[in-house]
Order: sequence, then C-alpha cells, then structure tokens
Amino acid sequence: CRRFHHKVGILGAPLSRGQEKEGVKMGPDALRKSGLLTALQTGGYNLKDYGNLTFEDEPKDEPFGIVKMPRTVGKANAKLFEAVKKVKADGRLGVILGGDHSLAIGSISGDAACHSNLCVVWVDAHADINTPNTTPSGNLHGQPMSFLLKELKTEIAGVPGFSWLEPCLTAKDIVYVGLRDVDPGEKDIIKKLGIKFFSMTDVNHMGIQKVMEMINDYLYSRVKKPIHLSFDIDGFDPVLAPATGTPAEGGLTYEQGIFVANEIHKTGLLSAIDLVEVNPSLGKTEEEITSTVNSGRDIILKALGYLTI
Ligand code: EXY
Ligand code: MN
Ligand code: MN
Ligand code: MN
Repeated sequence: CRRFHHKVGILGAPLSRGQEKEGVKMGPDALRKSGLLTALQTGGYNLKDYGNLTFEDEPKDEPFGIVKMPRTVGKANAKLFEAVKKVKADGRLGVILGGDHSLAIGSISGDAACHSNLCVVWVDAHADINTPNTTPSGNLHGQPMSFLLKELKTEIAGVPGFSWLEPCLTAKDIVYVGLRDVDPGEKDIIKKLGIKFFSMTDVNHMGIQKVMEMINDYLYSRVKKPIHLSFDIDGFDPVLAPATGTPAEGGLTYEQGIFVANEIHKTGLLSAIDLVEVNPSLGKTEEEITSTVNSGRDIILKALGYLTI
C-alpha cells in the first residue's frame, strides 16, 4: 500500500448547463460535506483544496442546432481545463467534484495536457458520445466523449464556445463500464470506432472481477499509461444512488463500484478522477441524498487507496 505517496488536489466544478436540472450545482458542496476532505487529511494525504470554480451564463446563448447552452458550457470547460492543468502542474492527483458530465471535456483535456498518453475509464449508465448531430436531447452532458475524440473532430466543428478545444483521445484510449442506456446513434459510433465497452449485461455475465482484468489487459498492462477515471454516479443502481438527473435501472452495486475504484487504485496509475452527476435536490428523502453522496465519496476514497491494505 502506498497510502502516503499521493499528493491530491480537490477541485469543485459546479457546472450545470450541460443538462437542465439546477441541483447538480450543489454536487461539489454535498461531496465536501460528506467528510471527504477530513477523511483524506486524517488518512495522511498531502491535500490541497483548490476550492470551487464559479461559472457564469453567457448572454444570448442561442442553441447550435439543438445543442443547448454551447457558449456557457464551452467557456466553463475552458476554465476547468486551465484549473485541471494547474492541479497537474502542481504534481497532484486531480479530484474533480461535479457538476454535470459535460465537465469531462475540460477535465480530461486538462489531464491530457499533462499526460499525452492518458487513457480513460468511463463508468456510466450512458455512453455520453452523442455528437451535435445525433443528440436526441441537445444536452451537452450526453456528448462530452464526442468532443474529446480525435476521430469525431469534424462532428463538433463550429460549435460555439469550444474554439479552445483540441481533441486529445483516440478511440482505443477509452473503456466504458456499466452501460445500459445508450442511444441508437451512440451505438453506431461505438461500433464504427471499435470502442471497448463492458455493459451491465457484460458485468452480469462475466463478473466485475473479469471485467477489470480485461480492462487492465486492454488499456495498461503492456505500456503503463496514466488513467483518468470519469465516474458518473448514475453508473450505480438507482437503489443506491437515486439523487441524479438521469437514473437508469439495473446498475452497479456498491461493492461492484468500489471494486472498480480499488482495481484502479491498485494500478498506481490514477492521474485524476471526476465524480459527476450528484444532484442532491433530486433525493426524495434525506436517506436518498446521503446514500448517493456517500457512495460517490467512497468511490473517490477507494480510488485514492484510502483504508486499502
Ligand atoms: N443519451 C441521452 C442524451 O444524450 O440526452 C442521455 C444522456 C445522459 C447523460 C448522463 C450523464 O450521463
Ligand atoms: Mn494503497
Ligand atoms: Mn455521464
Ligand atoms: Mn450517466
């Protein structure tokens, strides 16, 4: 165990305009209040809190096609990109508290600016790979992957607010875990680009241990590469994590999620983690909120090796 080797940087990113439910702005503070930072301090981590970024709505942010709030989401991501670059330049493992999943555009780009060979493990019920042309909702939190992939660069050309962005990943650098609500257009893209994925059906059939072994072989067993873990709380089953904007039945159990985080910790290659889509205002009871927030907190702690022997 290398519990004490990590220098960690916490960064709140209350980005919410990638979807339409206000409460996701409260995700970072809810995660902070869960005892995340205290646990890490007590655990002996060298911790720096970079605070929460603030994001403003851009005036006259007209839709691009049906894509909503492109300038606002683009500018917020440009700010996050710079902030994550700073955390990485400080030599710290980045912990990005969301916020909706569109923040992965800035977060992963910032991480990749420091690590040109970055790979990504994306835990989610959704593939978030719609393009501005395939999106059924116009919500940018369903599209971040298409903004990050070099293969899809032409698909995102001209979206206002993103002129700063240069796609940093290729299709072979990413793996999905937990998929169960994927749009037809997304399935086509995943197939065409040959993106590796483990749906919930795969997890149920082969077991999470086998899935993580295969991810290990596929992504980083031959050449060691830094890992960005982008963890959408809706990857978990809604029984466990109901306080989120787009819940989907039949998700990961607590133990399966924690297993994923622990396996990634064990590689020693974690560079940054996003914990996104916690929306405290969508919990129907205090218990629903606590269960959602604490599950997210535990993913972060486990990915950082907290209390791991
Ligand atoms: N695929 C749907 C869309 O593009 O609108 C739903 C996306 C939900 C995205 C959530 C956060 O992962
Ligand atoms: Mn450890
Ligand atoms: Mn997502
Ligand atoms: Mn999702």
